[in-house]
Amino acid sequence: MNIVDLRSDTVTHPTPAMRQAMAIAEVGDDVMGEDPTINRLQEMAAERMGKEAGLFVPSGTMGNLAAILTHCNRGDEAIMGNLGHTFLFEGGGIAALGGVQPHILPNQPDGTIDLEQIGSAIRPDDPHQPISRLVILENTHNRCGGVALTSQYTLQVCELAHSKGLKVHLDGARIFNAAIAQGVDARELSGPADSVTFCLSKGLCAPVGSVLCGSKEFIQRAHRIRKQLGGGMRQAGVLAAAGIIALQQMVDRLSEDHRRAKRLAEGLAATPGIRLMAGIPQTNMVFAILDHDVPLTALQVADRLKKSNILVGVVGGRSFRLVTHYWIDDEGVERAVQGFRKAL
Ligand code: TLP
Repeated sequence: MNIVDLRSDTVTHPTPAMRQAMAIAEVGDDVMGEDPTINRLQEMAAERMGKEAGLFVPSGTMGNLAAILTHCNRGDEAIMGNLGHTFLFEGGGIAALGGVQPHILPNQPDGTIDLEQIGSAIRPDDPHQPISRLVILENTHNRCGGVALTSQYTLQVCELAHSKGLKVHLDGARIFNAAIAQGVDARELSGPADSVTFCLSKGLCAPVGSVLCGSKEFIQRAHRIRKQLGGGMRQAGVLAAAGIIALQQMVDRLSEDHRRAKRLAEGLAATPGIRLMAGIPQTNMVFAILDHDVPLTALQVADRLKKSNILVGVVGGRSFRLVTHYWIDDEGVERAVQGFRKAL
């Protein structure tokens, strides 16, 4: 029986069209800027984000790290949400490698950070205090339930940050999910930010890779940081070829993943013993929690599901994250709902 793998959209395999494009990709030495396929992907990515230039990086984590290290000096402060990926799940890289101090503010359930709180967190010019250099937003916001930030909110944060001399980086790992869910062009969401990272290897199905986009001058500096981080990948056009297919063929279909996530959420909401944590999803993530009277932990439930070839993410003692993607069809969704009913 096929495995229904809902742990993440990072588990997606490349599509047949990607494998074909990878096999015939033209390549060159990318550290020397000579890989034609990477150059093409970077141009396409920058255009889709409304930026001057792009930089192909191995992962979303490296894209965010390279961006933050490009914006910030050692001892500078980056303002970010307490549920942000850059704070929770990137191994403390910005502190370990860049000496950048995270300044954490609470994420609201809709993924935003309160504007007044951002305003108050920006420090005055005072030698006792670190320099506030950067604000980081995340769209869609993973831990807040895959919620999409609006272009209005993004613009407001950018105006505030810019008026105080700070830059804004957008962790847009799933920016196309946010754009599709809101029926807007991704440029509207990324445009006001100074830099944006988006991932090719999540819902867009490429096997590897993200692109960091920004001004020409910013990307030139980020190129050196990528080299320092060991992210110069030489003949990686074979990977970028899949990324080009991802941009050409895999963006518009994300609405199917959103439809299936909704169906999955409705199925779980109607299952005794389990509740949704973030309501009916806007995009491709469902967060659910066991009722108090269920005498099982999330790990035990996940183990039972695994025996039926259903894999789910355990994100707390009693909670789960389920992510839909290209390789999850309608039948997979129904099997997951039935699997939970059986397991509980
Ligand atoms: N997120 C992964 C895990 O690390 C949690 C997942 O399964 O969702 N930004 C955001 C918003 C992300 O969700 C992720 C991956 C990244 C950055 C990092 O991307 P990669 O895995 O390519 O380094």
